[in-house]
Amino acid sequence: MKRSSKTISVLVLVFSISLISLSVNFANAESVPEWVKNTALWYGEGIISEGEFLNMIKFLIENDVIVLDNVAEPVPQVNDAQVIIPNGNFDVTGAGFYSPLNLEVPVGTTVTWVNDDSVPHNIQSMDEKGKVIQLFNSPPLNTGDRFEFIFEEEGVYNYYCSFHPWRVGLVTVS
Ligand SMILES: [Cu+2]
Repeated sequence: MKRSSKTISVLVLVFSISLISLSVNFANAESVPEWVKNTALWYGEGIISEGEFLNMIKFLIENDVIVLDNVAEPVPQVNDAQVIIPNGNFDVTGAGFYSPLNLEVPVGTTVTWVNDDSVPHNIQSMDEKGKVIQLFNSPPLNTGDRFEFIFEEEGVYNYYCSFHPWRVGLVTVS
């Protein structure tokens, strides 16, 4: 709930920046009242608060000066997800599983592996039979290092660490 209202405010802010340029670009924009142009300017100069500015945007929307259809252009969605290689992952007798062990993400997600363990690891993609394939293959990752890969196609992707071959994980892309 809170998050979606934040998203709306961000959208409104993005839009309002274009509004400022609109009111500059279209001198004959008679439907945009003078006080609105001033408010936009004042906001840009930090003279009025964000709340006051958003009220002004609200006024424009309610009075059909702003047509929201033009604003609601689909914003390309950026998806990011992480797999943590936890402390103790190297230890065959410990838990230390990749977290999450099966990461489920939508197509187009950038997955970042983060080595939180005290020793180096790598990420090697495998086919369903456990054979290493050149799809996503990291160099050795020291503690704190990251490796990322963008999953562009649906599927179930297996990987493991060649230093600790008992560590196997999955990324499921749908
Ligand atoms: Cu490892």
